[in-house]
Parts: sequence; structure tokens; C-alpha cells
Amino acid sequence: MSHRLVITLSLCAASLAAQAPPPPDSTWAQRTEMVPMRDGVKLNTIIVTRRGAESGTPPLPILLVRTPYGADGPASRFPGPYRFLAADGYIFVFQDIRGRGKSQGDYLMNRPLRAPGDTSAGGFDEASDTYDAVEWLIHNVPNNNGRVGGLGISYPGWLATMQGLSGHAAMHAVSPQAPMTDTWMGDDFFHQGAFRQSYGVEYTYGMEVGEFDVGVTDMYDWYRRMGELSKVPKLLGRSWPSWDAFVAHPSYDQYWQSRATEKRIHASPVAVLTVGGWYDQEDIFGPPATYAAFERFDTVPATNRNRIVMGPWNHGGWYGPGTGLSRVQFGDSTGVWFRREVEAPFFAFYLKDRAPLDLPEALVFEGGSNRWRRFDSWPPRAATAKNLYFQADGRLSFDQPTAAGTAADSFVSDPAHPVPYRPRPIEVTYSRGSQWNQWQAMDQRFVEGRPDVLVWSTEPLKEDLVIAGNLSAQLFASTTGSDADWVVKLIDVYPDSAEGDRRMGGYELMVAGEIMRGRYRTAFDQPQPIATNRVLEYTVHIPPQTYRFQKGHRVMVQVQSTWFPLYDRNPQVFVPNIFNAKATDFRAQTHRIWRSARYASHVVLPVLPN
Ligand code: PG9
Repeated sequence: MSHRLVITLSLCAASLAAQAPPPPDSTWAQRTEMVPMRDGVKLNTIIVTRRGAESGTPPLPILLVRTPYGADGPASRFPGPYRFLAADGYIFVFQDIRGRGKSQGDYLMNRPLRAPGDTSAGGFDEASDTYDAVEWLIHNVPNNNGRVGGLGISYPGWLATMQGLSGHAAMHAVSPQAPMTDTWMGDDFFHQGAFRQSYGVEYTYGMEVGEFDVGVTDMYDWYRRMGELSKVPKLLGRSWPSWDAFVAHPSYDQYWQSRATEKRIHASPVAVLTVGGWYDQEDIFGPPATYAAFERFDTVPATNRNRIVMGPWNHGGWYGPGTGLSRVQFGDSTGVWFRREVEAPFFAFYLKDRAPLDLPEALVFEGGSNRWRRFDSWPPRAATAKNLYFQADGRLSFDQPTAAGTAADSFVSDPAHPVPYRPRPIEVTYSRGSQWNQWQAMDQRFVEGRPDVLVWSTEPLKEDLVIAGNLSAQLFASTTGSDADWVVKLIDVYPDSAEGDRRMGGYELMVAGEIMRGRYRTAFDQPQPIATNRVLEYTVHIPPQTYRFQKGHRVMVQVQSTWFPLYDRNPQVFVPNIFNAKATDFRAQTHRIWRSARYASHVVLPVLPN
């Protein structure tokens, strides 16, 4: 598999990448320029225009996509997923960022946004590079109307956020789509302190070294046999910059905080349409965090320029058909609909003055009923937090538990036999046929019955239960060890005989799920050993959702302590830095999840009136 393919897949265009590229559309002309930045570095820039649109027609706005994955790719497949925008009429520009593709300069993973006035680090960042690119484009591209919009998915989505912060007066609107925002707290590389082992290794190796291919079918087996994390560079024959950063910065220190873009957004200077997918396997933290950060500064109700769209998609799934994931169907081509009815009108409104724009503050897909909902705030103000408590005999209910002090369920978590995060074999993340982009919608029955997965569920619901907004779990837990991970999964259990589709009978769809590393219970920047056998309270922040658990379905919660090899294994004995843990540090431990009146473990659901 070529390096190019690896990277293309990372944009979640797996289906596109697998097909031969269509012949170039002859109605479009391309020219390539090396555009100078303020420090003299030149960036490879491909300008795509409709033939004949350079003169004699009304001036057109520019749509700019900046990417670390090769500007050639989208330009060669043009218009591809941009077809609705293309039909409206724009000048499209695809630009390789510094040190990537055919651009000059040095690449730095997630180059931090400089603080205002900071002239260190060469005096540039992705926002200033955008400024310089825009300045050049509006003066050198014939027949442009002086307005620029920015968009992109994932890394290019984060670059779209940076475009919005460039400060250039010609930049009018951006759409950060699946933007990563905080790669330690909840996006690509860590989630609440747990290291995203398979993704963190395979993606960064692919970006900074070359094709990741260790010649095996089942990466679960490869990582398990490998053992502790310090073996990674030994087995791969070398280290690389991002790996060195992971080892040097396992906790939420300045290195990660300076890259947490949502903390650096101090203005909302352009119209913003943030887009994310409820089943995004890479960047689920970023979209709501990006929206929320801009929202703090979008203070003029009459102009209201900051909005969010969350759909039933995996990472970038809206640039495909978006009809379903795994066995779950969404009732429509939601991706096509989004591009035609939301993305294209958004840019037409801000860049071409095409009114009206019928877009609410938050446009979100309600899973379970397969319909779009419109809210005037995100999270919706109408939702109220309700606790769903763990009870005896695997029951789950809204009633406060009354059980005596010792009520708990326990399991042995053995790092030598971790719970797989999806059915094996687990292919290399971005490899042909990999199920990586489907896994979050896969049937969770494959782990039920494991002794290290605890399960609680409600009775079949007597009426629909609708949630919209932020989720969390409050766990009261103890361990025989001195460190532990807590994984919480909220699941919709279909009735045994699902109406209309027999294959969905009893399906367990993970509506949302998350992990947190126990050592960060009190502070993410200061890991602490867990007091052995002490009942302590842990908050697991779970990504938001909008979902209708339908009448007759059951709500299930699964708790486990490993999710492998998506997340590295916790030695379960406190060591200062898990990247340096020795094989002998890893021990099986007994974990207890308490469910008594005093220690009432529960998940917190944002419940909407029905
Ligand atoms: N999820 C990818 C990524 C973004 C940002 C940082 C690291 C990885 C991507 O698909 O671009």
C-alpha cells in the first residue's frame, strides 16, 4: 500500500480511494503556484477554475482547502465531493501546508497557534500562513470577488479553524469539519489520559516515517505480544517526532495545552459552520469544543454567525453517501443531503450573498428515529440531567439505589488478556478493508459474557427516551491496584425481534462511550497513585449525543477497564510514566464498581421532553 493511500484513507475517503480516480473533468482548469509566506518559504498551491470563468463572468469567491495530505489528491479528483459547491461557482484552491506535499519548510504536527504578539517560533503558524496565502490569492487570482472561505475535514478541518483565526479581512466564512482540537483530552492521541495506542502509533508513523505495515492480519495480537510501550520504537526500528513527544509528555502539560486550540480561540471574526459525526472514531471532542469556543465570542444575536452540525457519521462520513454504518441504517443519504442543503447554502450566503440561509444554531441528527433536529442552543437548553443508576442483578434504573454499603460488582482486569475494542482480527488502522471507520457502530454483543465486562440494563422502555447534549458517568470504584482505567459505554439494545430488519434483532449499538485514566482523577496534569482498595469517585466525560431510545428498546451500560489496542494497557500499578513501564509492572487487579445508597454509580443523561 502506498504512502499516498495511507494518507488518503486517513481522510476517511476509503471508498473513494479504493476506486480508480475518475478521469479529470475537462470543464475545470488547474494551475499551480508556489505562494510565498512571510519568512520566504513557498507553499505549493493548486488553483482550480471553471474554464472560461477567468474573464467575462461575474467575479467568484475563493474556497481554500489547506492540507497535510497532498493538495494533488483532491485537485486530481475534482469536483468529487465538492460537486454541489462547484455547481454554485467558486475558485477552488488546494494548498500543501509547510513541510508537506510539494511545499517548502518544516512540518510540525499540529503546530500551535501563537499567542497574540508572540514572535518566537519563526513568527508564523497556520493562521499566519493562511493570512499570507489569502493576501496572495486575492491579488493574483483573476476575477475573484475578494471573499474567501475555508473548509476541510480533520487535520484540514483544524486548518479551517486556523483560517478563521487568520485575521485577514477577505476571509468571510469557514467550515471546520471533524476538526481535532485537543489531541490529549479527547481527539486523536489520548482520551482523558489513556493513550490511543494503535492510532497514535500507526497514524503518526505514517505521517512522519512512511507506510505502516508490520505484515500481520491482527494488530490485537501484534500489540499484545509486543508488550510494554517502550518496545514500539524497538520493533519498528526507529523513533519519530510524535512518538518522542508522547513519551516526553504523557500528561496534560504545556505541550498539549498549547495545542488545545479551543483554549486559544479569543474571537469569532468570521462565520463558522462546525461539522462533526456522532460516530467519529478520531475527532469526536473537537467539533463541539470548536463550536463552543467560537460561541463565547459570537455575541450579537442579530448576526449569529456561529453554528454546529452533528450528523450520524464516522470521521468525515458526510463526504461519502452517509447512508449507514456497520449494520445501522440512517434512512437517507445524509452526507449528500448535508453537502447540498447545508454546506453549499452556507458558503453561498456568506461568500455570494445568496439569501436566505435557513440554518439553526444547532442542526443535529437524532439517531434511533433518523431525523434531523433544530435547536437554538447547543447543548439544548430544554434538556435536563437525569441519573441512571447501576443496581443489583445487572439492572439499570432512574431510582436512587437503596442497597447497603457493600453493594458492588467486581471483575478481574488482566493486562495480559485485554478486552478487544472491536471483533478480531483488528486490521492496521488505514489498510485496505479495515473496519476502523465502522467500529463504533458495531454490535457490542461480541464482548458480553466476558468476565471482565460488567453489564447493567433497563427493562424494555415503556416510552421513548430522548437524550440531547453532554453525557458523563460518575463511577464509585475501588481497585486492588494503584492505577486503573475506566471505560463506560452507553448502549441501545434493540428488541430481539427488531421490526423491519431481522439482522438488527438484539443489536447492541454503542450510542456513546469513553475512557478515562484513573491516575488523572484529581488533575489531568498531575497523575496520582490511586489509594488501594479505597472507594473513590471518578468522572468519565462521555462525548455528547442526540439519540432516541425507542419504546421497547433497553438502555445498557457496559463498564470495562481495557479497550485494546485502541488504548494502551494500564499497568494497574502506578508508575510515573507508562511509556517507560517495564513488563513486570503490569499486573492483574480486581476492580469494584459500587452501587450502594452511599456510592451510587450512575451515568448522567441529558433528557429531552418527549
Ligand atoms: N484524524 C487525523 C488527524 C488530525 C489531526 C491530528 C492528527 C490526526 C486526520 O484524519 O486528519
